[in-house]
Amino acid sequence: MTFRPVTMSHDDPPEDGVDVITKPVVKTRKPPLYKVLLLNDDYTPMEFVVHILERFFGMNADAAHSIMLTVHMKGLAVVGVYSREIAETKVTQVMDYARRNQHPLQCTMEKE
Ligand code: TYC
Repeated sequence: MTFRPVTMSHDDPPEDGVDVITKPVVKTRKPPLYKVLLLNDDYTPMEFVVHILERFFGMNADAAHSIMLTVHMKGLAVVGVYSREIAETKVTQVMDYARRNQHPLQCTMEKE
């Protein structure tokens, strides 16, 4: 099977009997994901952190307790991975809630 141009301008080079078929290269890029991190401190009560993890990150009591202890022992932990908008919302919700309850708990996000 041969492929020939449908139209040809006078600027095109003369036909030399070689047809080149090009395939369009469509590149898509997945949007980046963001890790939401909870940071340890010396003052926020453990039960409050467990409550945060249940309320804003949908964890059951066992998972929340386990992650809270990880933060307590290691200094920080990833508590979820989300799109930028969702991660920003989680960080804002946690920071507002901690502040309203007068705890110094810190929550941040970073690109994966
Ligand atoms: N270190 C705190 C305490 O001993 C508990 C704690 C855990 C605080 C996790 C913050 O993200 C945190 N009361």
